[in-house]
Amino acid sequence: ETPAPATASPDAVSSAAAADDQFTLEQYPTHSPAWIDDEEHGIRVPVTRIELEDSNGRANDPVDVYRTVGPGSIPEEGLPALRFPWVENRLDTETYAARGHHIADDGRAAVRRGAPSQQWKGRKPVPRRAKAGRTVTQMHYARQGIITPEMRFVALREQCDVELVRAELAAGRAIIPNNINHPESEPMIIGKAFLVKINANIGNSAVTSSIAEEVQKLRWAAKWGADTLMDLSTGNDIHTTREWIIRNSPIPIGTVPIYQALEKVDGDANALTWEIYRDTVIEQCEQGVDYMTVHAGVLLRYVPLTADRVTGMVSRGGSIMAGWCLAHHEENFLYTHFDELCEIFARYDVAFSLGDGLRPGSIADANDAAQFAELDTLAELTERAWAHDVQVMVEGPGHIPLHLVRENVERQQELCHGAPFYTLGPLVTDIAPGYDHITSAIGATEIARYGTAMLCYVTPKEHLGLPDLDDVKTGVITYKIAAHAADIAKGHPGATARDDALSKARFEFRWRDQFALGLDPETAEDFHDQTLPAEPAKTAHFCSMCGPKFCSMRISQGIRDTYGSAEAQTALAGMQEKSREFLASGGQVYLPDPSVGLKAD
Ligand code: IRN
Ligand code: FE2
Repeated sequence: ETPAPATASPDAVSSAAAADDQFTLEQYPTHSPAWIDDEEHGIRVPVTRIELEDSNGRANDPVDVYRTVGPGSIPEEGLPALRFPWVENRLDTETYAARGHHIADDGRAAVRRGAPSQQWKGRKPVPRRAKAGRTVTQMHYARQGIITPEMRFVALREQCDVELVRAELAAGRAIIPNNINHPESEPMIIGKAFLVKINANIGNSAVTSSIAEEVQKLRWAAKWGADTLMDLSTGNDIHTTREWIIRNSPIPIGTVPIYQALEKVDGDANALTWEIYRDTVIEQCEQGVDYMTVHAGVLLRYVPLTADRVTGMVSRGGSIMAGWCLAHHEENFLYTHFDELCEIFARYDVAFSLGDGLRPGSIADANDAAQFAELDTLAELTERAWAHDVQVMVEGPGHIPLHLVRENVERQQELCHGAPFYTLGPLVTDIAPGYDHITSAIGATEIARYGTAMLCYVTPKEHLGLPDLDDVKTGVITYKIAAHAADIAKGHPGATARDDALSKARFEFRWRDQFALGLDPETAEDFHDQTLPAEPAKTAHFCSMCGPKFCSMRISQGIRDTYGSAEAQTALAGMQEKSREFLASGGQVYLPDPSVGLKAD
């Protein structure tokens, strides 16, 4: 029930889809990186530029689209620390010797030694934190009226006014998850006034996987458009694996620290303590985790509310905390120590993702007393975090039938005063195992349309097994569709530019442009080539669906060419006459014509 992270099994990594693209950043040959420059402030925001062919001798402007893949890196060396000077120039942070980390003579924190191929060669900064008494969150700066480089970066990326960014951050209606110890990240914003974002989950299992493979999974998700990535790793090398992922990640990284805390007590949930949890959180803050799922809303008195459910408790973190509460008969320590957690997060600018430990795991359990009781508590915790200037988003369900979806986001927005909602789907039916990327994308589109800011993807393997790289890609593309459909429905400025460019290419039979403008160019090209493999077919003015004689787009283009002139009126009269004849004769268009094959010649 917990969204399964992608496996690190050797099979998965060597899957056909991944092999070709192991270190290819671009999705298609006509894609390349370009930059939006703010020269005054020295800020460059990467975009993906899609170059287009001419139509009838006239040039088509390239289309620039939001780029998540970053500049690319050698796994052992990591990415350049883009934000390092921004953080340093604020003069409100200090370096320090981290607890439990060995600091080598050269001032670098040593990464645990693995096999020679897994040795870290790149920059590993000593961790930073806020100076005593200082708060270094973007919410804090925004509330002081300060415009940070991170806010400028985000405004260029979203093509909006920087004041909108500042105001939404100050009000808590948006967050920029960017730990000061993850300077490699390219700032992005999560909030309903901005583009809808998507998250992908990855994580190694007990099976040993090379660190390069983990970095590859990160890059793979980001290449197809994941805006953030959650590392749900469990197992032995959890710290080192996460280190490599963060050092190579241009997108924010989220975790669920209770998973690692549980590893530290060998899986015995009853042995968990606030101190073990706190030290785990600090360790992850020092590494640069940008946001953390914290199941602090699972209160002792709510646990019995799940007793009559069809599917009980389906959240991994939620059930760990519920088990702990029952075993000790004490209140959830994440709730009782919440203010201390806020103080820690404020020193690194880590954002809360308030976990929905009581989310429904079936449509039968949707919108029930347990789910909504927890939401009330998440609303209370949102305000407590805001009192510390700590950024917050709130996690949501789960499984919800379509007609009950909207109520979820509207209720959350009202109770939590507009704090960004971050939902897992929701799945709108339970009858399609194997297709839950689709059952969930339907709910995700609906919930995003009414204000959910980020969607946690679901892959086709949900409920069944661990997703491989192909499933990750399918999950990401499916969620890009949901997020984009919501952006269009919300009337987000410029949201349809790519649709319009693609439709024009389609109408003009610019096949390669049609592939290039799509979310998954390689699949589109592959499907086209399966029926029309010859190279000339890519410029042919018909496709295999209707064949050369019956292509509606070709026919309507012909009409435009012929009748788009001054003679149009006369021609129209003639056409109306023909129309009457045609209808009188029975009105059949699709007469079988054996001479029309599917060949390109
Ligand atoms: C997102 C919204 N609701 C839950 N999620 C994701 O579920 C969350 O971000 C994290 O990736 C995962 C946590 O699962 P459990 O521990 O709640 O099952
Ligand atoms: Fe589920």
